[in-house]
Amino acid sequence: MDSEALKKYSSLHPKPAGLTLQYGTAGFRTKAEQLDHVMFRMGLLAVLRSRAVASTIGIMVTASHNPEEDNGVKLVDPLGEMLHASWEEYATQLANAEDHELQQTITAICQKAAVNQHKDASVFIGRDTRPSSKKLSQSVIDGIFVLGGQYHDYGLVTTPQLHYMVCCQNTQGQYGKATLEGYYEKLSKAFTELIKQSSSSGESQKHLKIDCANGIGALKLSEMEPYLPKEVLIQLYNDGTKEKLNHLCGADFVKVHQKPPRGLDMKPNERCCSFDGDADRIIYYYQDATGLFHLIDGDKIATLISIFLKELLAKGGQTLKMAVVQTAYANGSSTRYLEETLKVPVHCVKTGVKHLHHKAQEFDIGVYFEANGHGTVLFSKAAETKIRQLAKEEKDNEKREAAKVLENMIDLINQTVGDAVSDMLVIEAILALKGLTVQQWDAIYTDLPNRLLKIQVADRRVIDTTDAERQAVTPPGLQEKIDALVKKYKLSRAFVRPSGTEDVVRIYAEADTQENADALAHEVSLAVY
Ligand code: NG1
Ligand code: ZN
Repeated sequence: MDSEALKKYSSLHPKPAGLTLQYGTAGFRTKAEQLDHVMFRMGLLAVLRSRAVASTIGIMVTASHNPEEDNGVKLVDPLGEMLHASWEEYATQLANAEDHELQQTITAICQKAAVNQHKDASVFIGRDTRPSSKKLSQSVIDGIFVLGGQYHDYGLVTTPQLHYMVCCQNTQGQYGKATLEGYYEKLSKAFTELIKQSSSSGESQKHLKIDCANGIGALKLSEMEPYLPKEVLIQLYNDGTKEKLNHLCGADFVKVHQKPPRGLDMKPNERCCSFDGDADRIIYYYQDATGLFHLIDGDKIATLISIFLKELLAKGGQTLKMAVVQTAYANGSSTRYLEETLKVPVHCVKTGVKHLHHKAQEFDIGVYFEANGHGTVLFSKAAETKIRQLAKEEKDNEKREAAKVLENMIDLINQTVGDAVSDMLVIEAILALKGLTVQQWDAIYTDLPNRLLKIQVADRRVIDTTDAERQAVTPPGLQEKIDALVKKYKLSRAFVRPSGTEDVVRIYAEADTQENADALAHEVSLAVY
């Protein structure tokens, strides 16, 4: 390590005095003006991580659904997964080291993580459309450069596109080509194959309105459109040319407020969806003839995909083990439908995509979705090999056809991380193949009324939880109070947990009516204060 160069470059990216940040569930995320030194240092860390695992590492500059003024950064591990938990701690240490401690912090990390400083390093960089992202990604590049790493800057990409590139690169092209064309070609080819087998549906069924949250999704969908077959007619709204990113629109806004985004003119019974700011989440919805808004969230997406995959497995006579992974925020009706009607095992894990992803890896087919619309499907290597083999060699026509559909699903799904573009195509293909309208999809089960609140407390860390965050262990007495409140209502459930991305405590409640869900959430919030 050239310590003079490090000193010189780090002085260009000084750490504001007294600022400490933490690498949380979504990496670092805060006001963009506080992040320059963090970006430089994450460039350094990406080089160290790349050397430690002898693979290409990804680094994405984005703050997803946060306001435009914010920004953030997260690292992507070799197979496109989130950064390994053991390195989150190093990320926090490096971000918070004072300028004069930087070199010794790097040396300490190299020792602890057995990093050979002489090895090659390779980093892929991506960024979202925030005004601050370009400059911040330049600071990342300074960090990579000063430690002698190689990099490829993909510029403007969705978060899942960057995850995909990293995975392609480290699997020597087995997962696909590490280019945007490679991504578009792989997905559109699988989609075209799938859609071919659908009986032609009415003109109105072809249309999908997409709220792009004024973010990167609009840009990337426009690039992809020429690759897509005519069977899906997408209309883009909130493309970022007029309004601010995530402002009164996007998947998070729609899910939290349970109302349509601004800037999308929705007619009764039209199928609509919203991406979030970096296009890794998707939420569907429609308005019925009476003007009532219907939200189709991540739980309903997981259910639709599970129904479809289960039918295919049955048709193909396959005994692959499938499971659904959810968090405590999943609507109780979805869990009940999956377990009792569909007879698919459901597992509940802690909030945060990495927890869902890890659990889903335990099965032949693991479907995971957060209620907020972040999710994907994982196929084990063995399952994938078997499906591809059957698609080629199976003698029985029906079984072979089922395997072929599954094979195309594998290619259409971005298995590295939740991907709004890929998930949208998966959903559109399933609806077309099953001949389902958005209303029929919505009617598979009825959501229990629910309410999500957030409150600010002096120190949110006084709340500690267990049982996939469904039970509070501290402060003493809190869980007993919640239990007593829950008992007052029918079909009720409530829990509290400290947020991993904001300085708030989140409260979730479900009950038989909206009034009761609201009342329960409110009463639980009073118990937290
Ligand atoms: P926190 O702030 O820890 O609740 C939120 C979302 C998560 C996940 C992360 C990362 C809710 C209730 N929580 O986490 O599901 O998406 O952000 O973006 O939606
Ligand atoms: Zn996002």
